Amino acid sequence: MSDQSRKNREYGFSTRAIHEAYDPNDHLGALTPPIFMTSTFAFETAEDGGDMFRGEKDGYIYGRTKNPTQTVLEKRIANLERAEAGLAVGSGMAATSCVVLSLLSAGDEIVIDHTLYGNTFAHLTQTLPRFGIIVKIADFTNIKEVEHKISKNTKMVFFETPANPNMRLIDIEATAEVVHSVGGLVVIDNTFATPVLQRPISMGADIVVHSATKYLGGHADIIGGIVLSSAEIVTTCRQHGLRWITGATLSPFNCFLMLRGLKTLELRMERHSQSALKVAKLLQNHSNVDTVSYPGLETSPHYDLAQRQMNGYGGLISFEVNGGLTAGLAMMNKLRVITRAVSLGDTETLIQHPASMTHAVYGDEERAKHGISDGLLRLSIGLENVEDILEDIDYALNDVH
Ligand code: LCS
Repeated sequence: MSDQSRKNREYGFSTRAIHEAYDPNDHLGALTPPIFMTSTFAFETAEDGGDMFRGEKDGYIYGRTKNPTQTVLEKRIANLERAEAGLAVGSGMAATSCVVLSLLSAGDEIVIDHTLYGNTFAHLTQTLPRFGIIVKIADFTNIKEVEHKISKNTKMVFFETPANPNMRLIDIEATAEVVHSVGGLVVIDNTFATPVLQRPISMGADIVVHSATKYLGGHADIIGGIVLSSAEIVTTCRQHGLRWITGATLSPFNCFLMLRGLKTLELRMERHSQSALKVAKLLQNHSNVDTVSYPGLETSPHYDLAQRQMNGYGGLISFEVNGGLTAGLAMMNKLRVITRAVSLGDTETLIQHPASMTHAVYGDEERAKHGISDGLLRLSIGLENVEDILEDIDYALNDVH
């Protein structure tokens, strides 16, 4: 192979997750990207500072908007998500806030899916109307309903796929086609899938947001968020959403932890997915379980879409125990390996009850209408030995009645 064709060779996902956007030779040979623990940056001359502020010279000015450790992280994730640029911020909520508050104005319309992480739903439906932004809710699994709800005033649509907590999938390509026909932006929260399992920008999405607190970090030790899009949109989000509106910067130390997490992302997602499929099958075959939602089950209404849209099904499962809420909570209290906690995407297997926890901010009626029943439980399958996870669940389920 010639040197030229080797240069053009595309590296695999993990190779890019480990090497992209960093050359040790630029940093005294340090194999791991340094943590630039500084709040501000010195200007060589007074004129340089002015040039940078006017955007006439590239460089680092002040840590709220840009830091070299952040830059490595942003470029690396942008590469993995197939985006032109990325913006690291202080949390998943900060990522969504950055996008909607930078890009929407009074009188604009946003159409959102009816099943979102509770605080995202509360933020979009309660905060945005206070600033004159019109918020409409639709069932995005029904493309006809989306077509009906959007109009030429629709500046943006927002959805999660898979959705938190009930694992509904939404057809990204079909939705993007409909929304682009009125000139709207498609924003997708890709937290559950990660770029290992799904790359929405390659399927027509304009912006991807992540709670990097979850799989991207992967070890339950950081809160962080990412915005990915065109260089133009990311610059607007940086200069308005991050610099002025939220100020929610991600600390250089947390950037370092996230870079470390990314190195094993593909490996971890494979194991999360393999173990979750085994758990989903156990739940499906258990006489004390009423329903199981996991897109990797052939009986799932989302199985065909998952085949087209995803490279695996991920680590999240939702299910209902026979006997409803009381039996569900009893089951949770019997677990020994699995930890009762919110969050997801960690090495530890976690279980939570959306109606009283992550989705408690929804009204009771809204929750029922949006497919989040009172008895629904959500599991985030971790990286423990799957036999131990299966035994824990089987024991707890057998003992609920
Ligand atoms: N998007 C999704 C899909 C989420 O699940 C979460 C948090 C967020 C955004 C917000 O991200 P954060 O600000 O927390 O980084 N989801 C949580 C959950 O299901 N349990 O605890 C937090």
